[in-house]
Amino acid sequence: MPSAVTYRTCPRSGLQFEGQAEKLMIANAVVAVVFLLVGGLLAIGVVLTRWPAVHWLAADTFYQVLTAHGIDMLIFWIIFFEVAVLYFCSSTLLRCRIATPKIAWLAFALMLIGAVTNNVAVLQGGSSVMMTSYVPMMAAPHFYLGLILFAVGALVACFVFFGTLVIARRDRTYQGSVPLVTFGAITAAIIAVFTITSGAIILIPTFLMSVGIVKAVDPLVYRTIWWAFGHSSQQINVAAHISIWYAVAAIAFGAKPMSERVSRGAFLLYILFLQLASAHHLLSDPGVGTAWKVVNTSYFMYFAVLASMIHGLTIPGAIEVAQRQKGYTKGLFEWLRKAPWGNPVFSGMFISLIGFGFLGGISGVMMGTEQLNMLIHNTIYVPGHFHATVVIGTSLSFMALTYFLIPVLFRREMINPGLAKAQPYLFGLSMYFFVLVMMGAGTLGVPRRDWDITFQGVLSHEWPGAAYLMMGLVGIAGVAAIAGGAIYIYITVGSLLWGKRLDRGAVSAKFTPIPPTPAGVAVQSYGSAGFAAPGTFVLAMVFLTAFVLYYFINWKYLSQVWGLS
Ligand code: HEM
Ligand SMILES: [Cu+2]
Repeated sequence: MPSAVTYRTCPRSGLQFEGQAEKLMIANAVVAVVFLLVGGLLAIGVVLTRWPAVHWLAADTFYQVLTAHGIDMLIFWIIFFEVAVLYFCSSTLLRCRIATPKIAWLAFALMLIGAVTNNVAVLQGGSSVMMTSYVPMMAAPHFYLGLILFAVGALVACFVFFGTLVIARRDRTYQGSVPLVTFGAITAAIIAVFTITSGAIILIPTFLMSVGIVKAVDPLVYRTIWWAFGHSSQQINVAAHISIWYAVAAIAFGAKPMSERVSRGAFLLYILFLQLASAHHLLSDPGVGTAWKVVNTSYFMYFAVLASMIHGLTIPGAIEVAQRQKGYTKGLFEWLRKAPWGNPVFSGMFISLIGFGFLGGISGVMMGTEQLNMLIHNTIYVPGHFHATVVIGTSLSFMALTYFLIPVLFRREMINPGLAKAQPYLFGLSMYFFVLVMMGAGTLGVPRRDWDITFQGVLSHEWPGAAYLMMGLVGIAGVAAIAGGAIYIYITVGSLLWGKRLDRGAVSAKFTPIPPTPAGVAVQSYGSAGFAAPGTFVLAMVFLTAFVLYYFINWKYLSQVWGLS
């Protein structure tokens, strides 16, 4: 006998939440934030050790803390939150009940048990193998077991999401095609199935090796398959946070995409080309040929990049069109100046978009070029690049969405709105600076994952003074960003605990049609707004110029690294 299904309609947004889906979203989002907290505390140790003047932790503790920081942040914080987003994009946006809530809770339990098991393994020592856990370096068996349990749970959650789409279709809870935001989530979930399967293909034999059943796992095969998992999981993140950008554009402006069809096509490009692009992680590997590397990274990768650039153009474009319709038509940029910069839902999303494009995107294409990759391979440039994508891009978007969800999903008045207003600026802009100085230090050759760049007399290497300066700035900017992250956690957890309770809105036993509030309509409907966005066009040209200049500078730099005579 299934328990009674109830739906409530949020009086503030017009969104409709089904009871079980709502509880699942809350549980997944809360656990996500707990892992962000743990990962953030660990970041203190990492940053204060890489800051040369501080050099806080001992070597073994540093690698242990770095391993846990990478995994807690990039796997557990991000994926728990993504599961909440998947349930939101299916059950909430399609206004239907969630499929198989019991199995969804099972998925949640598996993920939680897996995440805790993995953390325990790292905490016990002997599993400081980094997030990438390359063989033949071995961790304790429960390190891999934890990851495998978590992955199975995440896979089950994806199937609950697909099941929910089927229910929406069968019960006809929406008209026409699914909204674009849901479509983006569907691409994320499809990629997730591929990703998790690749993870299983490589982590299961590695687990068996750790308990002595399998004799050896080939390191090159490991790296190739691990990156089929590691890279695609980043494409899940991109699909998820871009869906959130579209959602925020709809929520904050009532904006419609400039062309639904183009945006959907761009999401499809991710599915078609991301696996091939994962070759950019193997550019320095001896096992695969140059021709294969170049075809994958210099041709196929650009289709995935093209997709991101389409989104990066059409989302501000959609906002511009919506703002111009409201009468903000003066000059090229009145629409942008008059945007709600004091609303952290919007400011977080926009700081995320600009930072992801300019810092994460441009540096990613540079690094993904086989020849240029040699400049920065295994330097701290690499974490510089990916903090621009996974922190400024994904994490900051999740934060922006949280500010929307606090009253709507959690039904609490946000505590301290003044602090919330400042949070995206403090966190986002200090992260901009953090990644820039990391990339600067990396360009000078400072290695990543290195406990001590002075090599303590073991090796002699003279760094240019600027390398120490940059690493000091990494420390300062990192501490500022951690403060920004702490404020986010304080506001979210504080609002849940002490925020004024808001009314739950009308409850019914049957799903209700889309109500006529602007946010409810825009985020749940289908249609295009047209292309009249001259300001966005200028922004795109600025981006293109920055892109070309930076690319050219690196080729010039490469030519100077070693002389041909
Ligand atoms: C205030 C926030 C953060 C700060 C200050 C910070 C700082 C750092 C630093 C200094 C490193 C070490 C680089 C090295 O020595 O190679 C690092 C590594 C890493 N961080 Fe963060 N981080 C932050 C947030 C995040 C978030 C939100 C994510 C993911 C969503 C993340 C994912 C990672 C990963 C995957 C690594 C690499 C670990 C490895 O090399 O195996 N970080 N972080
Ligand atoms: Cu990649």
